[in-house]
Amino acid sequence: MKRDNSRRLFKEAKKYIPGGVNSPVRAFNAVGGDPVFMEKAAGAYLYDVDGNKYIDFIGTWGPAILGHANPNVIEALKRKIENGTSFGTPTEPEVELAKLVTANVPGADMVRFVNSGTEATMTAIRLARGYTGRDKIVKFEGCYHGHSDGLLVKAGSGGATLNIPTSPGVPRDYIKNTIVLPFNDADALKKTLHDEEIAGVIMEPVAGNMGVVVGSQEFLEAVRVGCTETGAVLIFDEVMSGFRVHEKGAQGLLGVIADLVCLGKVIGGGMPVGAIAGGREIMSYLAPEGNVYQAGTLSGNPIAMTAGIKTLEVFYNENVMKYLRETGEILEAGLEKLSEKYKGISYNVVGGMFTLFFCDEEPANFEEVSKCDFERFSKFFTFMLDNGILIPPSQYEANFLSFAHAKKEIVRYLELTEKFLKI
Ligand code: KE4
Repeated sequence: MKRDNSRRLFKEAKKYIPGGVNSPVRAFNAVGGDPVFMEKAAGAYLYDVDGNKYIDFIGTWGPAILGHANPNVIEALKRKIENGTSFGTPTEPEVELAKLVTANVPGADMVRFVNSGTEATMTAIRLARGYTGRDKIVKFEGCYHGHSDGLLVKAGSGGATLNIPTSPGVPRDYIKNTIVLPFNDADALKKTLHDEEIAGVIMEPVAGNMGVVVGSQEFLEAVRVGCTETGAVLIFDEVMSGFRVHEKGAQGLLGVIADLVCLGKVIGGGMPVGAIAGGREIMSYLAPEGNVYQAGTLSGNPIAMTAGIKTLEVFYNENVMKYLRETGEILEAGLEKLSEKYKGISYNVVGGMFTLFFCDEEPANFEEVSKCDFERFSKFFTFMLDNGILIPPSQYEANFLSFAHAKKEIVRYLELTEKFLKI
């Protein structure tokens, strides 16, 4: 595949933007080669600046649950943008999206919109500390909650990909209150959660930032019971799993209700939106009702809200989750056949997200994912890219299905995967 224009643009980008990208995981560092510059996206496809076409399994890292440039979303944005982009005052779309979110996130009476998943989790931690008057936070190795200082400790996603689990520039003082435990280890959790100093526990209930790894029922119950008993706030980071793995998110899928839920990605339909949702009592601690300060110039702006409203309307009206389950089943059946026929691979498919792991057994935590064959993964990535399929450029990421991925795209993915495994 010719990618001269991408190469030229990357060379230029590196003069003005650190690493040539505005988010590290896009730089292909873990897989080698230059990142591909895209020019257009439609449905399940991306089109690069050299005219190449790719079946897209990155889905802009989760938001494109309807596929790219869904006509309903685009039409609504075209109409809305003629009235201006941001007013700095309350607007009706904020109320509309708030109603849609609180109606579909179990335990959420209220929601505060922000501009990214990072802002959502950062705010949730501050709210848990303000609500309990305590300082310590528990997180789990391999879970990624964005790049706020206190959470950049043994993080997944780009933090793991670039092997900077605890980033320079974060003072020791900022992370002394962050306790990191192994994911899916109920015993380690029980030993820690008796500490009355713990303000909150934050986790991805369905983790997507160490590849797709699901919290076990035993682990989730231990977290829920432990938080209830000690008064720690249980925060589910559903920035990725919300409106993706079940009609009611991971809470609906796993049957465990958190005290706060962080959202992002899908609820912005590709525009910058994050959110914190929870019960009336704890949410009332947020300014201006309460004293836990949080703010944002563009929070809840009408354009981003409109994209979110339309996306969720289509998600529910067209029963997109049912569609994702059906396409997910086709994919899962194919991956099962491949894992029986070829050694060295395992997989996890949860609703609209999945990971093919280059290791024999399906990993249950970050340490097990770290034993995957990363060399073979990067060869797989390049093979797929050169054959017109774009997957996330890291073993520590989730792939995403969408309402626009038909059986044809799934079959093509499986065919090319088998062709690679035969090499
Ligand atoms: P943002 O600040 O990137 O909007 O959200 C941070 C975040 C928080 N919580 C979870 C569970 C997340 O997955 C994310 C962001 N996910 C990564 C992909 N693994 C975004 C891609 C990137 O960093 O470029």
